[in-house]
Amino acid sequence: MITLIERANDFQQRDAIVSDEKTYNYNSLLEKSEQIAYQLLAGARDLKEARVAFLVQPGFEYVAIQWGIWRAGGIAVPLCVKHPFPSIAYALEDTKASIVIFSKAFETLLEPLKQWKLRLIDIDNFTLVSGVLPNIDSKRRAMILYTSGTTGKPKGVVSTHQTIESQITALTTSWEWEQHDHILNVLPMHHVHGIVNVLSCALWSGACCTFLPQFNPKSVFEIFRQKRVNLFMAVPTIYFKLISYWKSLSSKEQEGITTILKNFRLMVSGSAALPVSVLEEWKTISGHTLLERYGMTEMGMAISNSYRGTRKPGYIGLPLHQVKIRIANEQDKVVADGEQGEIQVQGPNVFKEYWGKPEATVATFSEDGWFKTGDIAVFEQGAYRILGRSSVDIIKSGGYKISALEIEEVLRTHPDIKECGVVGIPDEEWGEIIGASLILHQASIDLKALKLWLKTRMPAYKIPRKFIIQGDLPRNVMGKVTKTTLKKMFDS
Ligand code: MLC
Ligand code: AMP
Repeated sequence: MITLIERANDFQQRDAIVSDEKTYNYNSLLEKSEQIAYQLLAGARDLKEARVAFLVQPGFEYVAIQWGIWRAGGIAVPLCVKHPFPSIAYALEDTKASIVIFSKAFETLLEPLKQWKLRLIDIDNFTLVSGVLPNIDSKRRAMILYTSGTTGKPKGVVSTHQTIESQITALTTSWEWEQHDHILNVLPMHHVHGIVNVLSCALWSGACCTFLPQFNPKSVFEIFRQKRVNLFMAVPTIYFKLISYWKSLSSKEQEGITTILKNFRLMVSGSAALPVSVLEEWKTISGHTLLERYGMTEMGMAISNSYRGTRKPGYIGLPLHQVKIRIANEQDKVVADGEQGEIQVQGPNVFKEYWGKPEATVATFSEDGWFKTGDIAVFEQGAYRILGRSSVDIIKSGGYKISALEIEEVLRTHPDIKECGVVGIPDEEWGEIIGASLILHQASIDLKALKLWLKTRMPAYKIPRKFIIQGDLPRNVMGKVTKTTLKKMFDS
């Protein structure tokens, strides 16, 4: 049984989704997702965990498709609306998706798929069919989300219905979600932050979720001015951009926004470290001390500041309900409080496997079964504090996790580039921006042309912003580029 969907029967006439200036209640979500499920089944009894990828703008259709796939027994693979075709093709090949659902806006992008052996479904060309839906065991696989790692290409993180349910309930109980809540969702819908924390927690609670398909500060404040939304969750970069925009307003407009924000029930930040400066400025503007929490695609949210108690700036708080945390050394042995080590996690929130990568799955768990996050933290003064990551090859920019190695791999395929090194450079707005040091076959390179070339191969957030051309690539005795030295070269 998929409890998230079953619960919708209790809220049938309540508003569930606002998108494209229309409001949809839970009943329309149940009806539309049922139709989609029949359409996907096409007479079969059960999709039996077939991978169904979908590429539609965030909104009512997105949710109906996600639920439709689940109700038909499939595994949902949400694709990123900003990815160029090679990134989409990678997810389809890796998951071996047999069905792709898309909306008109993506028809041209997906044109090459007409040559592939898969079923393409245009969401706007649905015919009504009926049938019988399968019973879904909650232990079955539900979703695959792609995340970058320290090795090669992104990996597909598999969650079951049970995993997702536990990730949802940890948050709905801790943050006291209720049916009169209304949240604004500005986040991309191929990551846990937007999917689980915002959308699924709202729907679990009988609350309402308004979608803004493309973030921009002006539209966010326009929606806030309508005074229907009382919850907001975002990455630090979004708060940074909202603060900059607020500062550009007249004092009368600023006061208006401030009055509205003070009536919000909850505002959360996560997916990257929240700079204390952003926390403080946002507090002045909104009256809210942002609730910072810590999570990961592989486990949903694991550690959170308190909803009712004190929120400590610079700290991520304590483990959520049913989540076990330990800080361990390189031998996976627990360290004393006050000592730094890796955050390791156990609990029903932890993912099942990396899709098709059993060795990578084994490698990410300790021998005694703890999920190794790669994040370094310390437990002090009664709370956890993140210090950094164990790998310099993982970059967080705008809340997106990016692999330096993946970008290097692409750069090396450029005909003018002989060798390269990619690092994250600290940045107030983005958390980190990407820096690339290039050794060329010739004296110079047209960076504008290089960026355009990269744009056809990767999304904008992965494109390097700073370059060192023909600089020294510092190497260790083994000949490997030393990233810490390279980082310093960008700093100077
Ligand atoms: C975009 N731009 C960047 C950039 N991304 N510049 C530097 N660094 C980056 N990372 C540039 C573009 O090239 C463009 O420039 C301009 O910014 C606008 O591009 P855009 O694509 O329209 O950006 P925008 O929509 O404004 O994106 C900003 C953002 C987005 C913050 C809204 O990055 C975002 O949605 N981040 C959230 C990611 C997320 O949800 N992560 C959660 C993962 S789950 P130009 O010059 O071309 O105009 C997870 C677990 C957990 O982490 O704990 O939650
Ligand atoms: P992702 O793989 O995209 O799910 O990103 C997960 C990573 O985001 C974690 O491993 C952390 O490095 C980072 N992260 C999430 N929340 C926080 C936070 N509050 N502070 C610092 N880093 C965070």
